[in-house]
Amino acid sequence: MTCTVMGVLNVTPDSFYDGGRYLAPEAAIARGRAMVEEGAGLLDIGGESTRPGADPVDLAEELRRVLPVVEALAPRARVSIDTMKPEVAIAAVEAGATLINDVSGALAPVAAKCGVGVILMHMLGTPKTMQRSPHYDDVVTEVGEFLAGRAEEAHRLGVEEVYVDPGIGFGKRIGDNLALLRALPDLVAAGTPVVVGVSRKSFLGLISAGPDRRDLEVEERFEASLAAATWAMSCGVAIVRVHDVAPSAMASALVGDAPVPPWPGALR
Ligand code: HH2
Repeated sequence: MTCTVMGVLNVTPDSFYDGGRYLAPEAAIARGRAMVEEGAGLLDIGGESTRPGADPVDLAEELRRVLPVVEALAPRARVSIDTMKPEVAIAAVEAGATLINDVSGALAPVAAKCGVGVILMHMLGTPKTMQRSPHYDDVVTEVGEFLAGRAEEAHRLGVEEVYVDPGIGFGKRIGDNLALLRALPDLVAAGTPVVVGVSRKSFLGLISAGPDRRDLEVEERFEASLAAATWAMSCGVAIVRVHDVAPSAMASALVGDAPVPPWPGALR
């Protein structure tokens, strides 16, 4: 199975990497189109940052940010709406989104009502507090059991397209993130298609630098992001959520089992 590359499109002033770049709808729409050209099979549009410590955004503002962008891009690409608010999810589906990306793991009933798919993610607490002192006795088992329960509920409610996501960086210490990434083959084997988002997250900046070097800034985390996304792809995840679409699409073509396209001039 070839992994779908989901392009991140944050229409926010404060997202940890692309915040402020796509606040104007025209800029967001142009970026969405470019990501489709680069190989994104899905565009994940969000209007509220969920980075550690982020303040919640009010409903009217989140709707104002995302709806024009969803409406403009949905005819050209498959769009998911990255939100924790039922009202935003419903309005985005009316505007053309066909997948709800829910970092709170609670919107399966909304997806069932709207007749669309859902990504159910694990998070400890809320973005405001999740990194204060996360603790697990056994992170892989606890996250796995949470996701299995949420997926079962979604199926019971009649949602046909269900994904689970271990929520890398959402209330997790460095070791928790690494343990979850290393356990991806088991999560994939559990049967529900898996989504993973590692793109440019802070733990990559913390582990990538050698002992004598400072932590890597978000702009310096590309190589580690691509390595982690490629690992996830080779574990068989269904979707990787990334900021850097073109190189991720190349990795997906390399790792997946789609037929190799006949490159012009290639030695065959
Ligand atoms: N990570 C972020 C946001 N949404 N959704 C899923 N399913 N999985 C993730 O890992 C995930 C997610 C955080 O990244 P980003 O959107 O780039 O930043 P911000 O929350 O600051 O807008």
